[in-house]
Amino acid sequence: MNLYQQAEYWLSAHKIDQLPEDEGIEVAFAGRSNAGKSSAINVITAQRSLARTSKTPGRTQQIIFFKLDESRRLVDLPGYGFAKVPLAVKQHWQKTLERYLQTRRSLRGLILMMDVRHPLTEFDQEMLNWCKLSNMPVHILLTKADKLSRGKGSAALEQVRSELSGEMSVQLFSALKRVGVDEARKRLNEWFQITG
Ligand SMILES: Nc1nc2c(ncn2[C@@H]2O[C@H](COP(=O)(O)OP(=O)(O)OP(=O)(O)O)[C@@H](O)[C@H]2O)c(=O)[nH]1
Ligand SMILES: [Mg+2]
Repeated sequence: MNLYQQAEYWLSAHKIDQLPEDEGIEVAFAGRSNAGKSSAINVITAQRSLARTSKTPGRTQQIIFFKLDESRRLVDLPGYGFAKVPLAVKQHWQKTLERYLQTRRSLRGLILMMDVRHPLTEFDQEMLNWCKLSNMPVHILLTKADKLSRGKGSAALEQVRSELSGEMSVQLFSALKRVGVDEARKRLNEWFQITG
């Protein structure tokens, strides 16, 4: 069993002061609502329903922590850019997410998910800009790759790759067809300092 398969639900935080101790290493999954964050976590951990997925955007509404071992965690973030959430909720989340990203010392990297059919939305660009400015390593998963032909998938990959800089990387991913799972785990291994 690898480290990811032993992932266990740990806790959910609705507010910044509910976050667990800021120690060890954590990697957070971010991206637009419905991009496939929770599905990616389930496939990477090889657990069918560790993170709750849904056809309804805005499913994940808390910062959810999954423990890999005593010092390592995966974090499922609420999706950004979901229009149907009431403004007050949106503002609460924006502020909480910002605080989390800006202050979390144990945050080693971000897995940023974008639907391969429409990557680099305004929100994604903002996120990438912020990562660049704050030297936060990012690995992008272009999700739902099963929805595009091979040629169109490669084209999207090249397009996104050409916009990256520094400690940023990108790959194609499909939770449905289990495409790119090992590649994603490899990047996580680097951040979690796992060798072998
Ligand atoms: N075809 C296809 N559908 C996918 C894939 N990944 C996720 N989906 C579907 O996309 C929808 C959203 O997936 P989630 O994993 O819940 O997305 P999320 O980013 O966690 O969404 P929020 O929690 O609402 O922000 C679900 O209906 C999934 O079944 C994929 O690789 N291929
Ligand atoms: Mg989710």
